[in-house]
Amino acid sequence: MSDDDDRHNDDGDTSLATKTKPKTKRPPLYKVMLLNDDYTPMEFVVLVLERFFSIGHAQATEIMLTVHKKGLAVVGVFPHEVAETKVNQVMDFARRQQHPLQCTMEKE
Ligand code: TYC
Repeated sequence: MSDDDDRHNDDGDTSLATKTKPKTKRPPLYKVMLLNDDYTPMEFVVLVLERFFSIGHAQATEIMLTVHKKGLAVVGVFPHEVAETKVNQVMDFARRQQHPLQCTMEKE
């Protein structure tokens, strides 16, 4: 048997044990929402959902009608930068066509 002081220690490492949790951190997610208004044409909202959210025509029509009836709907959930890009794309597109459509994001 060895006389050295390391015989109860695996590797002679004198550093303190540090707990390291494996990091599988997901990014915080943001809901992107469309708000109702009285002036934006229904077909324009459907086009927005198809173009910027890759939603098919039938589902885009359903979501548009939900916004129309309930006042708002979540149209997608994305990491911050993606959500911000979608909001900006929708707001730019609506502004260019002079529609008052509003698109917002909120932490999930
Ligand atoms: N309320 C609008 C209308 O009657 C349609 C509309 C739907 C507007 C959804 C905005 O996010 C919206 N023409």
